[in-house]
Amino acid sequence: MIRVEQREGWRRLVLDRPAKLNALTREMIEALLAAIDAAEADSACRAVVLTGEGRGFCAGQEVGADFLPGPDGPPDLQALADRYHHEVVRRIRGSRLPFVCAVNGVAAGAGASFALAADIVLAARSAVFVQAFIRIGLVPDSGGTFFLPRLVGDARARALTLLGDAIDADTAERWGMIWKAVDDSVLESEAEALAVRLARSPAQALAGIKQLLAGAAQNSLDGQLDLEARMQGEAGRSADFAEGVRAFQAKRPPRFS
Ligand code: T3D
Repeated sequence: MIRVEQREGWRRLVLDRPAKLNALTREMIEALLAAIDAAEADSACRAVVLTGEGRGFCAGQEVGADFLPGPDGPPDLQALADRYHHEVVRRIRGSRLPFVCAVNGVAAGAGASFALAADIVLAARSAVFVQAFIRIGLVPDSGGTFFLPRLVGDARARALTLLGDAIDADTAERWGMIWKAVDDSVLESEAEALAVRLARSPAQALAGIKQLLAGAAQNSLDGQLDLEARMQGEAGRSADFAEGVRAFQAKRPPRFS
């Protein structure tokens, strides 16, 4: 259900349930969490690509029998979100690793939110993003209401979530929801090129940038300036900084450790 492909310096995590457009089950999310933790724990891993097998990226949570009321009443979606979906988002955003999401097809419901949680989102031109929650009487979760207004603005976030209409990858790029829409045939190679580049970049600085951007969501300007100064202090003590300066002065490419 989750395929982990080890590459030199990075890992490719593939949602692998193509017959159901990679709709998420509890077991699948547990496997995804384990795969993220394993990447995080591997000091040789410096970037992650998240993508899907087949014609979909992820159709959100499995809309199955357990979504209907059973003998004990309706399902406890709060517990489901807390224990599964929201852990994925917390781990992607809290990770030291840069996450590239290669959206290879439809990204719906929690699948769209997982994509938006990534640091850099590439999408195949044929891919669409659907805030599908409203179509079955739910509200967006997995960070959808956090990411969308910040990415596309309030007016577009409201229409997308209230109407549940699909938008294509080119529109998503134009609206600033994702980094880039690319031809389907080059999605994988473009995602790989980004992962290789990130894997060769100064890892401590990449992790620092993620922390700073997370802090910017809550901090005042003063608070953010303090955080930037502290993290710049840490970056300034790193071997990668010394190497970057030496390489610049010697007019050669840097070799980050
Ligand atoms: O507590 C909590 O946090 C709750 C969790 C909530 C998070 C959520 O994600 S809620 C939202 C759940 N997702 C949806 O409601 C989306 C449902 N799917 C769709 O609306 C459509 O499938 C798509 C718009 C994504 C794609 O449409 P299309 O026409 O390209 O494909 P399709 O024919 O509908 O789907 C292909 C197959 O995948 C089909 O199976 P079949 O008939 O060939 O055997 C379809 O039933 C299955 N599938 C697609 N999405 C799901 C799914 N099966 C189970 N669950 C799905 N989410």
